[in-house]
Amino acid sequence: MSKKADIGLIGLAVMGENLVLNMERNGFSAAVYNRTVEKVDNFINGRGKGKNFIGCHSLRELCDSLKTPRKIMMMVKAGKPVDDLIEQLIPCLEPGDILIDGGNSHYPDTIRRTKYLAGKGLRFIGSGVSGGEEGALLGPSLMPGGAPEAWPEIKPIFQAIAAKVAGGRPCCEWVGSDGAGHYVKMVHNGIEYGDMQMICEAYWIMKNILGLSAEELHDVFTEWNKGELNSYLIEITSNIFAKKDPETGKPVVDIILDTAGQKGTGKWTSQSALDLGAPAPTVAEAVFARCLSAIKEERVAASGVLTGPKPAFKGDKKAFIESVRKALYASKICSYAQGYQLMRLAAKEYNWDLQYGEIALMWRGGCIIRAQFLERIKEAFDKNPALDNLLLDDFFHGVIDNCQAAWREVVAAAVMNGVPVPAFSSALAYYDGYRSGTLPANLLQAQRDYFGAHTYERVDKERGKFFHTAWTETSGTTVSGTYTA
Ligand code: NBP
Repeated sequence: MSKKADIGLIGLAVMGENLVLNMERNGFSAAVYNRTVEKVDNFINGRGKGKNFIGCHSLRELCDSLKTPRKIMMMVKAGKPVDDLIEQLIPCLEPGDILIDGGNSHYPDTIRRTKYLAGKGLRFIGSGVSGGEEGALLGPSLMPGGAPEAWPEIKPIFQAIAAKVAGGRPCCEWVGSDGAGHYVKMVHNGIEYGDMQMICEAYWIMKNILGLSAEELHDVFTEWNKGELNSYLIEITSNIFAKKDPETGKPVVDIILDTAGQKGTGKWTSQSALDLGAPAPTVAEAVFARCLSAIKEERVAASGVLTGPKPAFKGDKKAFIESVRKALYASKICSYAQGYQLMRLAAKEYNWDLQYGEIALMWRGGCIIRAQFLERIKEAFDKNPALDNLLLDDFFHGVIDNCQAAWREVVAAAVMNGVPVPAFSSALAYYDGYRSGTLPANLLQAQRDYFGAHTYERVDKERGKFFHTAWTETSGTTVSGTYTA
C-alpha cells in the first residue's frame, strides 16, 4: 500500500489550495479532494506538481489515504455545504478521527457540530483562518477551537503553517472549547469592518474637507504606516491610492463604484453584541455604513433633494492631517476596546476561558487586522489578565489623552462640513459614555416607569431594590415584571 498522508484537505478553492501548499512546504504530506473533481487533477498537475500530495476523487479515497487518527480540514463555503460534507464523511471515519472546519462558519453551528460529532466519537475543530489568499499560502492567523483533546494532534501542523511574529511566535494558539475559535474569528472580522470603515472616513474627510488628491493621500497613508498606525490595512490603503487604471489613467480608487458588499461576519458580530448586551456600536456602524452605501440609486436621488453644508477648510492643512491621524488612532482603540468587551461577555455566556493577550498575538501577524499596536494589547493583558476595558490600561489611556482634542476637532469638523463619520463619532460617543459616571438613563427609567410601571432603582437606596411612582392620577400600584425580552 502506498504511503499515507499526514492530513487531508477538502475544498481546492483559493483558500484550500494555498493552505495545503503551505502545509506541504512545511513538511506535511496531504491528500486532497474537491467536489468538482477536475479541480483535483488540475491542482495535482498544476501548482501541486512534483509535491507531496495524493489527489483523491472521492471522500472514501481521501479517508483511505490518511494516517490514523485521520485529520481532515474542510475549506468549503460556510453553511449547508459543511453539514452536507460532514454527513458524507461520517461513514468513512473511525472514532478518534479529527474533522477541522477552516471556513467562516457561524459559531452556533460550530457549537452544534462539536457536540453532534462528539456523540459519534469524532473530534471536531472549528478554526478561524485569516489572511486571505496570501496569508493562507505564506502564513495565516489561525484561531482553533472545538474538542480540546484534538488540539495536541493538530498543533504541530497548525503552528508550523501559521504566520510568525517577533521571536518566531506563531499566530496560532488554542482558543477554547466548541465555538470559541469561530467566535474569535467572527469578532476579528467585525473589528476588520470597523478598521476599514474608519480608514474610509479618514480618507473621506481628507478628500472632501482638505481636497487631497489620490497621490497626496498615498503620501499621507505611507507616512502613517511608518508610525503607531502601522498595519496591513494602512499599507494596502497607501498602495491602493497609487494604483492607476490603465484604460483611463485615473486612480483606480476613483473609478470604483461606491457600493460595498458584505458576507455577514460583521452582521453576526453586531447581532452577538445585541444578544449579549455588549456596547459595541462601532462595528454596527461599519455594517450600517456598508448598507447605506449599497442603496446607491436612492442616495443619488436624495442628493438632488436634501441639502447640507458645502465643505470648506480654512487653516493649517498639515496640522489637520495630523489631527485626522490621531482621530483614527483613538477611534481604533475604542473599537478594539468594544471588541474585547464583547469577547469577555461571550466567554462568560459560553464558558470559554479566553486568553485575551494570546488572541492579540494571534491577530498580530498573518491576518487582515495585523498591526503593530496589537503588541500593546498583548502587553496590557499580560500585565492584567482581568483588565475590564482596554481604555483603562495605562498605555491606551495615555494615547487617548494625547489624541482626544484632535479627535473631537475632527469629528466636529466632519459634522460642520456635512461629511458622514459614523465610526469616528460612534467611537467617540462610546468613549464619552464609558467615562461617564452618570448618564441620562435616569430619565429613561422614569419614562419606562411612567408608561409601563417598569420600576426603577434609587440613587439613595441600595442596588436591587425597585420603586414605582404613581406618575398620574390614574396610575395604580401594580408594577411590571422585570425580564429581558
Ligand atoms: P469558497 O467560499 O468560494 O468555496 C468554494 C469551495 O467550496 C469549492 O471548493 C467548492 O467546491 C466547495 N463547495 C461548495 Br461551494 N459547496 C460544497 C458542497 N456542498 N460540498 C463540498 N464542497 C462544496 O472558497 P474560498 O474563498 O476558498 O473559502 C473557503 C472557506 O474559507 C469559506 O468558508 C470562506 O468563508 C473562508 N475564508 C475565506 C477567505 C478568503 O479570503 N477567501 C478568508 C478566510 C476564510 P466546487 O469546486 O465543487 O464548487
